[in-house]
Amino acid sequence: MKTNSFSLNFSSPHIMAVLNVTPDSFFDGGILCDRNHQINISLALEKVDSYLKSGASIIDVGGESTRPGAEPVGVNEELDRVVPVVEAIVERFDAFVSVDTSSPLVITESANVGAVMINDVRALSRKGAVEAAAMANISVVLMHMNGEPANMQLAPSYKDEVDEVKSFLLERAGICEFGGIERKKILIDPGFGFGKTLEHNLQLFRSLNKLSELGFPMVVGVSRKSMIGEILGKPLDERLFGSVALAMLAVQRGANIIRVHDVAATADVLKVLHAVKEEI
Ligand code: PT1
Repeated sequence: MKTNSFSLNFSSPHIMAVLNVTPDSFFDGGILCDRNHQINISLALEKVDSYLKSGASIIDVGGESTRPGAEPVGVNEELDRVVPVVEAIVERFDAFVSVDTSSPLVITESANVGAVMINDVRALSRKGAVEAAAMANISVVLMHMNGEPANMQLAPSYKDEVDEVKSFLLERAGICEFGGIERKKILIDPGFGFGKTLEHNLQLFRSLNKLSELGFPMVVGVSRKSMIGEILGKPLDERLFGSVALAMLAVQRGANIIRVHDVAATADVLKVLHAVKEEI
């Protein structure tokens, strides 16, 4: 019997490893799912094995790309991509599996096969999503996004991005609690690159402490994103050092979970940071 229970000790940071089962992932181009939509389960399991050996605590399975410009996929397609992979991981490994989805049906079906967390870039705003997560008694990551992936980078604008992200996350957390999701099962994420210019992203990054003061565990995803590309003037495959630098800075500003593609490199950096950190 699967209990869907998720517990991590947040006295040190954790790594959430990205496992894309999409044909159009922004980072790996979709090696786990080919253009004929065949999912390569054994390749996915090999990747999970290496992520866990490198120090990941959570495997984040995603069947719909949410990078800037991405188009949504149908729910059946998403189910076909995600559920078999989650099931195979849970059967074979003792790992926490999270599912990157906004769809109530995918939430329910993923929980049924053993996922312990829903990572939603739309903060459970789709009709029925809060109810599905509450029924499944599953942990949820509520992320801030301005717009939809297809159009969010066209002209992002805020009066005060830090205030707006903070009040949005508080409001969504309140709605989730009211809808029956236990407070201790709620995590938050400012959503770097989701309807934000470089300046918005940097301002939010400088204020991560303020978001962590809301009292929810905080997830941060910056791995290989264009904010690093803009700072460095470098393409996707040359953003590793920038990514680990931001991972370290995020943890220093209160992040509890770092969502990354490069698990081994991030784990080393966080271990070194932890060793140097003065005990309080
Ligand atoms: C994230 C995140 C996510 N990011 C959470 N889930 C993506 N909780 C998917 C770019 O600017 O940060 N937190 N799920 C990936 N999305 C993007 C966004 C990828 C922006 C790339 C960019 O390059």
